[in-house]
Amino acid sequence: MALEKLNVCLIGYKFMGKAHSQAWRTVGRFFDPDAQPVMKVVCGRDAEAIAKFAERWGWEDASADWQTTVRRDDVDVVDIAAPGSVHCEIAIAAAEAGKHVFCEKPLTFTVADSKKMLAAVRKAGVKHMVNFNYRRCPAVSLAKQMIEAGEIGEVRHVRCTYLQDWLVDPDFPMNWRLRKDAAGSGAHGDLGAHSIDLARFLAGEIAEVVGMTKTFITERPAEGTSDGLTAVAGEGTEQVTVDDCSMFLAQFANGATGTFEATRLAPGRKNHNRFEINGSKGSLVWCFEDLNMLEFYSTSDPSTQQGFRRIMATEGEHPYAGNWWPPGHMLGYEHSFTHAAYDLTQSIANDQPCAPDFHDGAQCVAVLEAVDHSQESKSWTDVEIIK
Ligand code: SOE
Repeated sequence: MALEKLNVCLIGYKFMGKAHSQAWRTVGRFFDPDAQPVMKVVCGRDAEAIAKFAERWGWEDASADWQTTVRRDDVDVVDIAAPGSVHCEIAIAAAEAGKHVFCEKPLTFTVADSKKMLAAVRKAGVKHMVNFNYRRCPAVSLAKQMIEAGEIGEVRHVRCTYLQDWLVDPDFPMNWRLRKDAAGSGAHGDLGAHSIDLARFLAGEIAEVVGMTKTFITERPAEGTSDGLTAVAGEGTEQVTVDDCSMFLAQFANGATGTFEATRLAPGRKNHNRFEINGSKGSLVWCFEDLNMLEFYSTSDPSTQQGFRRIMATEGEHPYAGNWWPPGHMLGYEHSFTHAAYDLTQSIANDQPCAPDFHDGAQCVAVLEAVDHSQESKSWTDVEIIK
């Protein structure tokens, strides 16, 4: 029997919880999914705060007990928008309860845990997807289509930078993103994971890496309160246990070369998630800070007219764009989450595979881990191929 409704259980209600709530609220209005998402229940540790969040965002119910909630009969999909340290436990519990699982990035912190998550969703036969949301910015989806159509020929260079500046001030207080036990790593896993996913999406598997991570600011004021990327200091100081930046070189399985840089200490760069891909016949460039634009250079253009053209990916024929506003009425960050909610709903409703799935998430973790190993061994390191 066709699925008419998709009952969603969201876990997490901070920055990502809001982004996911927005997506579930919007998707059935701007898109026509084959099952209608229902905002069934949202979970968080603080019972009072989660009840308020549920009311504000339109969730039918709120719970401070995710263990029981993910097993509820009226839940179809568990959406994990909580810090990375809890992804593994929640995803496995949800899969064992027969629920489809949507999970924030990075999938988890180690290849070993990623494999456990992958085994659990495969055993349960449920759908699984990782929210690498930037794949779903229309200009990035367009870049994928153009590469597949051979517009830039054989890919030779992949140049990824993901730069932010919200930790430049040494007085910016501690929060969970600066603690290894909660976040796994710093810029490396938080930002580098996005770049690795985009590179894999656009250019294929990464085979070998060599790189480094570094922490410049090793102690910060203790945390008082924090929300999203803002925080208020409390008493005393705390040791930072993650990296501020990571850099690595990559060799792709298809012969392409890659450079990757991720940092949260680049003054002026707010969410500068950028790639430049050079192929045998042309180049493609995208940066989130101008997210609707895709730059394209083609060696096939007449020599007198060669140059980068800026394609504004807001035409009805561009991926996802036709579901929103007339051409030129720009899309933003939140739309990429709505696109993910739509694609996930379609995969579940039509029993189709999701992308990126937990295998992609695990392969991304394998690249992150290989960079760590390369730093320890000071040498090129093979990336484990996850089966
Ligand atoms: C903070 O660095 C952050 O919110 C990341 O956690 C997100 O994944 C990225 O999309 C924006 O920046």
